[in-house]
Amino acid sequence: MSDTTTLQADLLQAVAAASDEAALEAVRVGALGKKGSISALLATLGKMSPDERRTQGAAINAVKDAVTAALAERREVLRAAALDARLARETIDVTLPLRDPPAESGRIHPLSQVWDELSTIFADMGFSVAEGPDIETDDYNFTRLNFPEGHPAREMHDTFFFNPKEDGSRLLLRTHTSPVQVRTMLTQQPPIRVICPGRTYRIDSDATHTPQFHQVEGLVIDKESHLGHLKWILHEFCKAFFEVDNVNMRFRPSFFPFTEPSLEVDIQCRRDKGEIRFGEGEDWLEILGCGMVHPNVLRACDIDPEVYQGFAWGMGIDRIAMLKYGLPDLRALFEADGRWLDHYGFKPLEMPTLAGGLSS
Ligand code: 2U9
Repeated sequence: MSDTTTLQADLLQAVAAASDEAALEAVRVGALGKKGSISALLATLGKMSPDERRTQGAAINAVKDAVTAALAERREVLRAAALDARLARETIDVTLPLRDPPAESGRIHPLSQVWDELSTIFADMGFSVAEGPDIETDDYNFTRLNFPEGHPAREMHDTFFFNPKEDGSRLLLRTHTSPVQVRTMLTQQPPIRVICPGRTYRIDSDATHTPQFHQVEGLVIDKESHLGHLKWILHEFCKAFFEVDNVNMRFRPSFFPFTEPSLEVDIQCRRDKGEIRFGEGEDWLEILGCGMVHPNVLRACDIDPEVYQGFAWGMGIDRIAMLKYGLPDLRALFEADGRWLDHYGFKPLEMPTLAGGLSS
């Protein structure tokens, strides 16, 4: 075997054996560098005869070309392998830890909780839930509820009116949920047993009033419904809602245009270091208003007061929610502060039931 053939075989073997780019560079310098083996062979050409130089020159250049090509090919292989190794070494976990599932992190607003508790208590007594529009007519919000045109009681409600229509009539934001009972009586035959929870609006804004608030009203219409039934229903409601075995109630005479007689109801309680306990104590707290439905209201709702009679009551959901759950500031109910909701909210899967406890 000639020198050039041996040299080429040795160099190609060295190229193939180089395990990284530094080793390969060493092979290159050893072959093609200034003092490399191929460079040394090329340096011998000057001392050769022209014929010998032609054949040896071609042979040495062939070795040089073969080694250069092998170096380039091996460099690519090693470069790709080095990149793969680096990528494998330098991976970063960009995933985030899982968030709590909604059932764990979400909270039911105390008003929604109380709304559900009210529906649960009254459904158990045979009531259904009725709802109606927030934007009402003057007729359903006032006239049919025995507020005559120009009567001062209309002023008491501080109503949000819309601009008058061409015929002079004005729509309004309902000031109570009573128009829902009007709509119920106009569309259903007695006996009627409904509760009407919903948003209500009055131009009022201070520490204890918000322009939008929530009410729940109840209505019973039948042939012999009387104040005794009303007192029993409200007594059962208060025991169930405040989750106590007994509660003393006080009925005081009052005035509402839509009921006659009209009464305001207080429950007995103890105020202790900023806390209120129901079913004990010597204090009284007003929680609702009620009365027998006025015959004028029955007539305005197409019910014959000679045949039917009934009673109704109304209370503020915001107020009873604050009393039951010790919420100190009415305005917080409307602020949608997540931290407040984390503290005062309820777990979504713990639905209120009478058997399992309303709020446990
Ligand atoms: C019809 C007939 C009668 C609903 C009633 C009250 C008494 C009452 C207030 C309590 C606190 C409203 O949120 S509050 O300011 N409500 O005192 N509401 S009787 O009587 C009706 C309703 C509809 C057809």
